Amino acid sequence: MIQKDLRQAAEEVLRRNDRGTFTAPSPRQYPHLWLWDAGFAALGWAALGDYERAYREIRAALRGQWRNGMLPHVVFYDWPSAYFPGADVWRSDLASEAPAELPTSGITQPPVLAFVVEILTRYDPDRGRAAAFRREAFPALYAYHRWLHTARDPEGMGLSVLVHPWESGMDNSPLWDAALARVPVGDLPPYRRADAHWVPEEQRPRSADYDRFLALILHLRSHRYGESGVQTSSFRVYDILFNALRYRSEEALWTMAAELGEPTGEIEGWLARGRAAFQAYLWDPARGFFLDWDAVAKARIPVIAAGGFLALYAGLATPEQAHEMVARYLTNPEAFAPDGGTRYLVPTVSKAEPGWEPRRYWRGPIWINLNALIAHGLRRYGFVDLAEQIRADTFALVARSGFWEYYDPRTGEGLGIGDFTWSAALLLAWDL
Ligand code: 9WN
Repeated sequence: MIQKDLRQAAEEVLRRNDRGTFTAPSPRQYPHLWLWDAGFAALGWAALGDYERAYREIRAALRGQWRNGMLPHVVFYDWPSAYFPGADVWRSDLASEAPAELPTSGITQPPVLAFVVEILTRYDPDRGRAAAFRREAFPALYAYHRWLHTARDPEGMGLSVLVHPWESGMDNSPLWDAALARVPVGDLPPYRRADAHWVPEEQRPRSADYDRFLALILHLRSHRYGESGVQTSSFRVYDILFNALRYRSEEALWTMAAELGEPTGEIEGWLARGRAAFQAYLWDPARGFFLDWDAVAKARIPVIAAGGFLALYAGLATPEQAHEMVARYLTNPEAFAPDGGTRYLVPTVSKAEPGWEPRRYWRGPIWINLNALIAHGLRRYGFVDLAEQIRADTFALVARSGFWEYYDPRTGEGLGIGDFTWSAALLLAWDL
């Protein structure tokens, strides 16, 4: 159970960031709708008992859907703003598939919405309203997953390929260092980042990363965000976190399809192929960990990152694999466990990685969404004490510092932007 004062503080963050149609991840730093943030925010609203508001959040995300099924990672409600790259850079109007009236980005983000909708509608005490919302949201969610299996599986891997680090949600993770280094930057137009205005530069991605983030957008944009841009992208990776969340969402989609009397066969095929692909391509027996796959280099990415534990959240690890990952990495002070230097679980990247930086964004700090999902996965595999340890650490971080975007695993200091929506929402929804 969450303490009363923490609950109240979390509720205040959500209410302050509420823009009516959508909840801004942070009204200053991220003033639009982000896809996976919207899913986490909806869970927070539901934990407060406001299911209507939770459904409104999902509707706002789905309104950005493209005609080919893609759910964009940003829907530019409340545009214009100082955010970079804004709608003027993305230019979704160049794509015939994009919504005509609502500017969006041209890439996606981790597919959490289907499992979020399944959870919301499982707990909603108004059963009629829950059933109606499932019926309403199902076709859009289904179309999105079909897009993930067609446009985004050009090699028939059974996994969805990412063509921009932002699609992983873990923008500057060391996972992408080698793949990003190959991205040609060419002649970039001059641009001005807005992110380092509110947050110290040393806590944000480097400018060399931003050059590549922008170059990748310009490549995809020059193909009008069509499939030729995906196939010719110099950055193509298959990521554990993204594909594990996709799998978990497809289990939820299956449950909803069965209940709604919709066909389940295609979803069963997706699940079988996804499960097989995790074992065939992503499990690294020598390292005893799930690793991402670099489709350009045609090799696993030899970086141990916390996203690998999401295979547990989706139930995609065998019990033996789960034990090995926990023993060799999660409870190992040289990797993720506290060692006197770090004091909290779970740093986003193993401390043994040369790319580990405890204060820089996705290169080492603790993020509450990953902690929540990892703790869930651990419970699923029977690691109840470890899951409880992560819960206790997460609540301690918030009690110490407040609802920050991420935290220094050594001191618990809050980093990035404050009053961050999903940090508040997932504290409220921890047990959902
Ligand atoms: C780019 C909104 C988003 C999160 C991502 C996080 C960050 C954006 C940025 O903020 O990314 O999409 O501008 O840095 O990395 O996970 O969804 O909170």
